[in-house]
Amino acid sequence: MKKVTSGGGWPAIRYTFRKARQAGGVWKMWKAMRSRNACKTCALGMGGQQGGMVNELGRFPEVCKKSLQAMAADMQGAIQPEFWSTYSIEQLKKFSPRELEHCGRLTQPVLYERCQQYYRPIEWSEAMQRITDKLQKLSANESFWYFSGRSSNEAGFLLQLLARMYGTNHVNNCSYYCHQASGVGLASSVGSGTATLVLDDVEHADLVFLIGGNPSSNHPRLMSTLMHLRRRGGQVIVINPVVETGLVNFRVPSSPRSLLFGTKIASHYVQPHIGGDLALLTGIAKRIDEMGAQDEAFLREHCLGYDSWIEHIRQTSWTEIRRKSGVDQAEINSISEVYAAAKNVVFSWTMGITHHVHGVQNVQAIANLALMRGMVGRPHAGLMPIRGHSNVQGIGSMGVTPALKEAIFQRLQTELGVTLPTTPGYDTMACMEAAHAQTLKFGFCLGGNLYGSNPDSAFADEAMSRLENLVYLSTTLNTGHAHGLANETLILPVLARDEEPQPTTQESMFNFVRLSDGGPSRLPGPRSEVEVIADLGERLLGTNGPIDWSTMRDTGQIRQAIAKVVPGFEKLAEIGETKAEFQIDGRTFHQPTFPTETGRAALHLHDLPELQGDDHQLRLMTVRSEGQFNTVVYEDEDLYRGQDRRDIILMNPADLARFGLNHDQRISVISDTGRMDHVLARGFAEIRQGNALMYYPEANVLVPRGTDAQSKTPAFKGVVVWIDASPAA
Ligand SMILES: Nc1nc2c(c(=O)[nH]1)N[C@H]1C(S)=C(S)[C@@H](COP(=O)(O)OP(=O)(O)OC[C@H]3O[C@@H](n4cnc5c(=O)[nH]c(N)nc54)[C@H](O)[C@@H]3O)O[C@H]1N2
Ligand SMILES: Nc1nc2c(c(=O)[nH]1)N[C@H]1C(S)=C(S)[C@@H](COP(=O)(O)OP(=O)(O)OC[C@H]3O[C@@H](n4cnc5c(=O)[nH]c(N)nc54)[C@H](O)[C@@H]3O)O[C@H]1N2
Ligand SMILES: [Mo]
Repeated sequence: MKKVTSGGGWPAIRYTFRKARQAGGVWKMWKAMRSRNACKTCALGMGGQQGGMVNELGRFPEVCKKSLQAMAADMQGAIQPEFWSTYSIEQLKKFSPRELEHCGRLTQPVLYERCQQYYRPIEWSEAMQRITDKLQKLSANESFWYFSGRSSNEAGFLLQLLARMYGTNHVNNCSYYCHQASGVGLASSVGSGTATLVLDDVEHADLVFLIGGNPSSNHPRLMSTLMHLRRRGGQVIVINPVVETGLVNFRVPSSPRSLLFGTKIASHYVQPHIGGDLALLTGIAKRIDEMGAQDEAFLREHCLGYDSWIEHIRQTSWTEIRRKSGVDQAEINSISEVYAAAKNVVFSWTMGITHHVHGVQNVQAIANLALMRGMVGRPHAGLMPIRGHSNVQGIGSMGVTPALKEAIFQRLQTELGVTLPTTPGYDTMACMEAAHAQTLKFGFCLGGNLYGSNPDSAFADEAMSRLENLVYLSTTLNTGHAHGLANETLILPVLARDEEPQPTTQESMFNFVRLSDGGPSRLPGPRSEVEVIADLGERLLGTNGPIDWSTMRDTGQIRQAIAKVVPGFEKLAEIGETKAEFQIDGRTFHQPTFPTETGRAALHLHDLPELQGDDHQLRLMTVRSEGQFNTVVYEDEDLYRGQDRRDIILMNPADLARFGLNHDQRISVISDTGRMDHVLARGFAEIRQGNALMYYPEANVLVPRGTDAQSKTPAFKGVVVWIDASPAA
C-alpha cells in the first residue's frame, strides 16, 4: 500500500463522501452531523447547542473522519431476526472486529444460555425480569458494574446510584485502561485530576509538547489548533518512538491553504525508546537546571519539595538518563533550549505515557517539568491530558469510580437520603481477577467491550465465562458478545446519543459541559440507556425508597439530583431550560493556587526504570490504527502508517535484519503471556530500533496483566516480545 506523505487532506475528504453515501446520502449525513448533539468520538469535544461540527471557541467546520465513521455506524440498518438463528456463537467467534461492527444495529434484546449454541431474541419484559430475579438472589458484592465512556452523564450517574443502592462499590469505568494514570498523577501533583486549562489557552501557547500520542489519527481536530499555533510562529515538540506521518505534516481539510500545501506540525521530533519518557523528562529537567532556566521564585512559593527534588535530579547521572531514554545529549540539550526560551507552554500527552507500569510517574514527571518553569496556574499554559472517549471524563465526574469523592459520598446521603455501601470497590482489573476467582458472579456493562479491551485475552475470556450472568447495553456487536460469554448473557439494544428522546449532557476534556438534544430514533427497538436503568431500578429498588425510580426515566430529574450531589455541576439543574452550556468551576487554573491542602503543587521524585527487554527481544506497543475506534474496527487499512492489513508486527528494518527476517515473512510473536501465530513481520523505518508496533485489540493476547501499582492501568505499551521464525511457526 502506498504511504501517504501527510495526514488529513483529500483522502479524508473523499472518505467523507464515501461514508455519507453509505449512510444514505450526503444530505442525510450532513443533517446528522449538524444536529445539536455532542460529538460521539473523542473527548476534545464539539457540537452541543452550537450545533454539530462547532468547537469550544465557536469555530466551524470542525469535523474529522472519526466522527463520520461513528455516525455512519449508528446509521446502519438493523440486524435481522434470522441473523441470530443463522450464526452460532462458534461462528460469531470467527467474525473479525470489523465484521461484527458491520452486522448492523442491535434492535432486539437477545439471550444466550450456556446449553444453547445461539443467541435468541426475547421480549424486553422478560429480559428485565431475568436481570431483576438474578440480582435479588445474589449478594450485592457478587456483582460488578463496568461503564465505557460514550454514555451520558445522566445514564452514568443513574447506574452508579443503582449499583450503590443495591449495595456494592464494584463500580468502575474504562478509564482504568486509559487515562487513570493521568487522573492519579495530576491529583498527586496539582490536586485536581483533569486538564488545568481550556482550549483558548492552547490557542495562545507558543510551545506544545505532544508526548506519547497520535492525535492526527485519534484526535484529528487538535490538528487545526496545532496548525494555528505553527502559523503564529509557535513550536511543537513531539516525543514518540514512532515518527507518525500526520504529526510531521497534516492537511487540515477546513483550511484551503493547509489542504493544498500541508502544514508542518512537529518543529522537533524526538524518538525515545518505548518506556524511555521518564528518563527523557528527567533529562530535560536536569538540563533546565544546568542552564539555570527554572523559575525559582515560582517553585519556592507555589510548590512543595523543590529542594529535595532538584537535589535528586542533580544526583541522577547523564549516563543513566541517556541510556534509559535512548536519547542523546545533543537532542536533550536542544529541546531543553526550546523549552527554556518559550513563554507559554502546554504539555499534552496520551496513551504512550499512561499505558506503562510507571504511568503515574510519567505523568508526575510531566507536571514537574511544567511546574519547573511556572507553566501551571496561569493563562495560556498548563497540563493537558488528551482524553479518549467523548464522555469518559463526565462518567468519572458522575461518581463512576470504586471510591466516591468525599463530597459526593456525603451529599448522596444528606441530599438524596440514600444509604451507601462502605466495603471497598474493585477497579477494572480487580474485577477481572475476581471473576476468574469466581467471587464475582454478575457483570453489568454500560457500553464498551470489556473483553476486547483487556490485556491477556485468554485470561479475560476465561474470567468472563466463569460469570453466571453478563448484561450488555450496546448499540452494535463487538468481540465481547462472542467471547467470554457467561452462563447467561444478555445484550440489550440501546439508542445512540443523537437518538435519545430526551436531552442528555456530556463533559469534554476541557471540563466543558455540553447539552445534547437527542433526536428521532432511527430504528424501532432500541431503548434509551436511562430508561433501561430506571426500569431496572424500579423493579429492583421500587418507588418507595429515598429514590422514586419511576421518576428517573426523566433526564431532567436526574440532572436535578446530579446538581445537588456533584460539586461543580450546580448549573446542570437549569441546563434543560436555559440551554446554557458551562465550564465546570474549580478545574481550570489560571492562578497558581492549587486545590491541595497547602494550596501548593507537589514535586515528585522518581527512580528511572530500566528499558525493558534484552538483545533477543523487542519492546512492543499495542496501538490504534487510523481505521478503528478502540475495539471497533472500521477498516483494515492504516492509512497514515501505509499499512493494508492488521495481522502484522512493524519493526525497524535493522531489527528485521537482526532477526534474519524478510519483509512480510510469516512468524510467531511470543510474550510471557501468550503467542500470536501467522503474523507478518514488516520493516517500518519510522519506528525506533529495538521497538515494535502491533494493533490492539488483536495483539491483546500478548499483553501481560500486570498493572501500574498506583493507577491499576495495564502496560499496553510495555510488552516484551520475541520472534519465532521457524517454518512450523
Ligand atoms: N480514530 C480513533 N480515535 C480515537 C480512538 C481510536 O481508537 N481511534 N480511541 C480514543 C481513546 S479511548 C483514546 S484513549 C485515545 C488514544 O489516543 P492515542 O494515545 O494517540 O492512541 P494509541 O494508538 O494508543 O497511541 C499511542 C501513541 O503513543 C506512542 N507510544 C507508544 N509507546 C510510547 C512510549 O513509551 N512513549 C511515547 N512517548 N510514546 C509512545 C505510539 O507511537 C502512538 O503514536 O484516542 C481516542 N480517539
Ligand atoms: N492492547 C491495548 N488494549 C487497550 C488499549 C490499547 O491501546 N492497547 N486501549 C485501552 C483504552 S484507552 C480504552 S478506553 C479501552 C476501551 O474500552 P471500551 O470503552 O470498553 O471499548 P470500546 O471498544 O470503545 O467499546 C465499543 C462498544 O461500545 C458500544 N457503544 C458504542 N456507542 C455506544 C453508546 O452510545 N451506548 C452504549 N451503551 N454502547 C455504545 C458498541 O457496542 C461498541 O462495540 O481499551 C483499552 N485496551
Ligand atoms: Mo481510552
